Amino acid sequence: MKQTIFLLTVLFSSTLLWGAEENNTTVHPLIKKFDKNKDGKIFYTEASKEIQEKFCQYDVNQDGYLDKVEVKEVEVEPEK
Ligand SMILES: [Ca+2]
Ligand SMILES: [Ca+2]
Repeated sequence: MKQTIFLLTVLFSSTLLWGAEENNTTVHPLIKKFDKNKDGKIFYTEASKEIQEKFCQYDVNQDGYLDKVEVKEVEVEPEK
């Protein structure tokens, strides 16, 4: 019986954690500003001149997009 309760607790808390992860949809202000096709990433042509100048530096995995992780390194004010 105790084991059942333990398993249920584990299942329940992991569901809660997963749910929290799912709800974490905070969009980076720069993505909000530049992501014109709403794919959640900034393509080279979507970026401002200022970002394009250092695009290679920001695009760590060199896939041509700045994703939500890479965009954190961009040192450009969203409002300009
Ligand atoms: Ca985009
Ligand atoms: Ca990238």
